[in-house]
Amino acid sequence: MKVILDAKPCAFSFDPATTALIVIDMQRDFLEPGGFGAALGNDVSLLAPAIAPCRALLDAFRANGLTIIHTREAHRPDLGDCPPAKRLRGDARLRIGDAGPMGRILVIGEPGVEIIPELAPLPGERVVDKPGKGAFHATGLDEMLRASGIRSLIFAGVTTEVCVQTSMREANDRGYECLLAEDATESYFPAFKAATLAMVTAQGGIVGWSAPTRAVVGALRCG
Ligand code: C5J
Repeated sequence: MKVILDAKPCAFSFDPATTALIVIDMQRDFLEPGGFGAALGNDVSLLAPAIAPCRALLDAFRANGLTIIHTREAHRPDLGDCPPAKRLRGDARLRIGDAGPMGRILVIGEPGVEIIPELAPLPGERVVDKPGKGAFHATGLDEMLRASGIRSLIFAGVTTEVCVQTSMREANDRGYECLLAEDATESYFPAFKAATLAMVTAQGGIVGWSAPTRAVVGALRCG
């Protein structure tokens, strides 16, 4: 049964049974001091406001028995899935694969790659490790969603203009109806978050919709 919520640029209609929550990269390496985000010179505290809204979305999807996918930006220990063009980009004090205070940066099996404890996946929730910025690149996510009959995606997580926006654009091109939860996403650059929200919803929702978390949670309560 479809539910409708107030969104930008217009009402968003979705069937919870064919909708998945995609929580992008809420990992220690991005949100905590000593990880990849900090190594790139960012103030990681700027991402913290997204934690409670992400948790509210998880709680609502869990309460309704709906599909939840967590992603992690994560590489194999041999870095065979991390091309030099990615590893050597920027002026990081610690690069992907280097040993930092939370283990090797963005490497599977290390403490820093884990999702923050507040948003830890529950048994049965899929965790997709992605070597790129987009969640659909080299992951099998599209096949997984199609096999489950998913047609609509609610996006949350970090960072808004990098992995969240890239994933939302990939999803839009694959035919999913996408909504970005405005307060459940953050950036190290507040202006980039604002620009992303504006650009995805511009031109009649050229990439998708956006709405506050409370609108999504409210719609699920009514649905
Ligand atoms: C970045 C991400 N910003 N998860 N990754 O490198 O957005």
